[in-house]
Amino acid sequence: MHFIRRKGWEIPEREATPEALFLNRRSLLTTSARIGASIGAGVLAANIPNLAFAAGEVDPSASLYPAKRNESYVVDRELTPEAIASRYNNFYEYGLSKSIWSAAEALKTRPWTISVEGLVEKPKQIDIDALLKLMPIEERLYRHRCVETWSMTVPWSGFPLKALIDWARPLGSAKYVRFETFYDTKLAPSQRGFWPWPYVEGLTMAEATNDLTLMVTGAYGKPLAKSFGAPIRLHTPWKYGFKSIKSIVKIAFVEERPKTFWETSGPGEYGFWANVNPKVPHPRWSQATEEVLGTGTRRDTLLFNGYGDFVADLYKDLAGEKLYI
Ligand SMILES: Nc1nc2c(c(=O)[nH]1)N[C@H]1C(S)=C(S)[C@@H](COP(=O)(O)O)O[C@H]1N2
Ligand SMILES: [Mo]
Repeated sequence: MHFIRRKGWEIPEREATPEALFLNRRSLLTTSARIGASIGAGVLAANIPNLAFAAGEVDPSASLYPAKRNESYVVDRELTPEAIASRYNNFYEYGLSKSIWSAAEALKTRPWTISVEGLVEKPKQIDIDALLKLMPIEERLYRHRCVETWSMTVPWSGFPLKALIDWARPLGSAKYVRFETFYDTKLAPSQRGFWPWPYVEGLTMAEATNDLTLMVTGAYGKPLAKSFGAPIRLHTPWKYGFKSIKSIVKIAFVEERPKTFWETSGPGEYGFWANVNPKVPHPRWSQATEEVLGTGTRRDTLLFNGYGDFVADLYKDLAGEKLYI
């Protein structure tokens, strides 16, 4: 598959944003200044209703949030206001612009079954709410760096992928975990288009069992908004954002390295590892700095997005690999 057209998220956001969108975003930024003040006061959840369920309907997982914060994960900057983070998304299943949050409301997140399969003692299918009951839910503040050079800081809730792996009981022969997003052109009409659907991502077993690797089921003290990839998505904060696959329906333990959505789409531009490194430019733009969403400022990007203490060891014997693209 080749890039016939240039796609929104492959180019730096300021270059890519049509003027209308840009204006829309500026008005959003104004609103968010007020929300920022209440975040400062420790109120995270109050401002935005969770649109995932219609009026009168209650998300069955609502009582799990806000979850107790795990204080081991600290950040060096303000949280991104929810009004910005939840309305400035990459979710190609709902279109190529950043303004997909209302289109994503078409996603139906219950019932939702996750299939755990491949090299496991016994394949299992589990309902999302049953899984949530088994897993230790906590809140973590993480930074997120998109390959397009914008970044945000979000209070995610969820559980370590390691906990799910312990429950899944993979065989010793499993070398990678392969994740797959839902595929349903009725729920996501954009999946009729050009791209190699469904969205697929992968991690080595060592990456998957790293302490940082989080299965995300909530954000801002509530169940995950659809625009964030409800009801369950991955977050690997030391990697570019595209590794953090949304709305997962399948988790498979495999021997071969999974071929990902973005490797298939742009083999010269996106690889399997995709670890953040400011010194290794994308073939079409620098990765040295990032626009911190909601602040109007740029900062220097850090190696492994600042998470080297957790993950640098994973890569020390892989010198021949393209680790940073
Ligand atoms: N299924 C799916 N997962 C996805 C994407 C996508 O288009 N589809 N976009 C990725 C990219 S490029 C980024 S930056 C993050 C965006 O997450 P956010 O919308 O919560 O900021 O989701 C990632 N996961
Ligand atoms: Mo991204």
